[in-house]
Amino acid sequence: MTKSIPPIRLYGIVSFDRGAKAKWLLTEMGISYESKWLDREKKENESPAFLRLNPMGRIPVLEIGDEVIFESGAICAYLADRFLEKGLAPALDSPLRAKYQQWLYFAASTVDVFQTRMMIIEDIPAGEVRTTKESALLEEFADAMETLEVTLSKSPYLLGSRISTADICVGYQLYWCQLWPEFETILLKKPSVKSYLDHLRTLPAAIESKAFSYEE
Ligand SMILES: N[C@@H](CCC(=O)N[C@@H](CS)C(=O)NCC(=O)O)C(=O)O
Repeated sequence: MTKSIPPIRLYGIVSFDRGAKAKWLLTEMGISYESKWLDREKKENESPAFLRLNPMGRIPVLEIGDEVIFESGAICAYLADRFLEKGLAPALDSPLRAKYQQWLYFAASTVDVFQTRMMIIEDIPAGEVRTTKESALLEEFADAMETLEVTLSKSPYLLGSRISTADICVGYQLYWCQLWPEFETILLKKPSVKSYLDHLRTLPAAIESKAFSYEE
């Protein structure tokens, strides 16, 4: 018997916002969904109706049946587990589960944060404080990229030979970091990380969901 899939709606503001990860995942799983675009100029993400879904007024938000979830990483983790049979997450008792969770959190709390920290540093007037903070951040980024390099030099995906939701989350956030020349210079020195990212960009579900569409 095929499992019934409740209606799925994903709220976003632009194709490349953090909801792109969930779209890529849903596309990879072959699950259809409705995209609901909010007009930021009209402050639709601050409307009472939307604030009932996410009181912070941030996107993405996912509605699935009667459930409402915000936080892009949590949305992806939830979808992958809810549709476990699609093979985008290892089962709870799989030996791959610990590493899977490690990389999911790495995407949300380490890689995503590099870009937001860089944006804050960019607002500091040029001088010693800014230079010191930027060097410290780039050193941390280099450590994170070396950590990824070690894993990706042994297998094409983070968990081995198959793509998982961890690759979708890490790949999307890495792509964003790469838009800063300072991060890109470091990333390009890691051959396995570079070819991993180049490969992810060619995947049909990534292309269809416009996950890497910022420049286009
Ligand atoms: N940690 C949150 C961050 C959510 C977030 O900041 N989303 C941005 C777009 S990617 C947003 O809502 N921006 C609205 C705005 O800038 O007005 C997540 O991963 O979902």
